[in-house]
Amino acid sequence: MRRAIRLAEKGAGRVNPNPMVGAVLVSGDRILAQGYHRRFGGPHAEAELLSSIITAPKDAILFVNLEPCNHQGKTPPCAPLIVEKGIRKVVVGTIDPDPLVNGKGISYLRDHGVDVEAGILSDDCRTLNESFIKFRTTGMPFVVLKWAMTLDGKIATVENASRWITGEDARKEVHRMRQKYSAVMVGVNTVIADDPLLNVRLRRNEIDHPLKVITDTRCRIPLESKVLTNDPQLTILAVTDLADKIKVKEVERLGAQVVLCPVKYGRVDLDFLMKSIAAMGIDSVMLEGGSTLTFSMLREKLVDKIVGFVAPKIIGGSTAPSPVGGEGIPVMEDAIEIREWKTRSVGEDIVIEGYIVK
Ligand code: AOF
Ligand code: ZN
Repeated sequence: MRRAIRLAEKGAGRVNPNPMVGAVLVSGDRILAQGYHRRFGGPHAEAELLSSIITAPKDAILFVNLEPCNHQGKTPPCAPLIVEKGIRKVVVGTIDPDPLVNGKGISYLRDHGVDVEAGILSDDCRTLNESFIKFRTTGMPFVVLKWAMTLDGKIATVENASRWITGEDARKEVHRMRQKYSAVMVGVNTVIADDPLLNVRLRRNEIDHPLKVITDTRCRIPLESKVLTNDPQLTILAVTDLADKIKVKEVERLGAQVVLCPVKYGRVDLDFLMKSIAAMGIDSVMLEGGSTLTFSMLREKLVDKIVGFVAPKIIGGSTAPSPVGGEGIPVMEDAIEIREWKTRSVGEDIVIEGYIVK
C-alpha cells in the first residue's frame, strides 16, 4: 500500500480535481504490475496496471489506495475490469467519497466473489487525497495556508524586504506545494509589494503551473505586474463593484480572467470567490498571504490546513509585518485552534503544520 501511495503521488498537480491513485498487483512476493493515474481524463490507476495483464494468477492481490470506481466517467469503470481479469483479492486504502462511488465499487467487487479488505493505511490514504475528499464532499476547495516567518514572527523587515526568510530547501518545498495544488492565492498588496511570479520553479521536465488567484477589491493591480505579463491566462483577478470598470477591462484585455464578487466587510466576498473558483473545477488553493487576506480567510473559516515555516533568524521592528494581520481576534477564548499539530525540519528551517479546528 505504501508503494501504491508513492506511485499515486506522481500524479500530484496533474490529476486535479481527480484523486491521486496508485495500484500494485502482487503474487507471492513478486510485483506483477503497477500503475497510477497520470493525468486528469486519462486512464485510472487500475486500468493502466491491468492493460498489461491478460489473466491474473489465482493468488494475485491488487493493492489500491482508493476504492476502485464502478461508474462510467471520462473513462470506463475499474471494478468490472478487475473481475474480468480474474483478480480474487483487492486491498483498498480508503473508500471513494464521490457520491457516484462511495462504497459501490467495493460492493460490486464483493458481489462478484472478490475478497475485499478495506481500510489499510487509511489515514495515509485519506491525507494523500485530502483536497479531493473535501472538494467532493463539500463542493469547496481545500485551502492550505502557507507562510514563512522569522523566529520572532515577522514575514518581512521594517523596509518590507522578505527575500529570503527561509533557506533553499524550504523554498524548494514551497515550489513542490505549488505544483500540487490547483491554484495559488494572494492579495493585491502582495502583488504590489513583491511583484511575485507565483509559478513553479523546479528542475523537472513537465511542470503544471497552478492558477493564480488574486483578490483586488478596487482593481489596484499594476498592469505591468508579472502575474499579468507572464502567462496571464493563468491569472484570476477577483474584483468588486468598487473597482474602476475601465481598469478591469484593461486587465481582461491582457488575458486574465476577472471574477466580479459582492462586497463583504468592504472587501471581496471570499466565500463567494471560493464557490466561484470551485465551480471552475479548482479543488485546492495554496494561500500565500498577505497578512490582511490571511486574516480574512481565517475569519471566514475558509482555511483547512496550515504549513508554517520558521527560520532561525530575528529581524524585529514593531512595524514589520507578521503572517496574520487584519483586525485580529480580541479575546483569547476566540483564538483559532490547530489540531494534529506536528513539527519537522526542512534544511535549516522548521515546519509547523496542522489543521484548523472549525
Ligand atoms: C479509480 N481509480 O485511478 C481514479 C478514480 O472521469 P473519470 O473516469 O476519470 O472518473 C473520475 C472519478 O473516478 C473521480 O471523481 C473519482 O471518483 C474516481 N477516480 N477511481 O478507481 C483511479 N482516478
Ligand atoms: Zn476507476
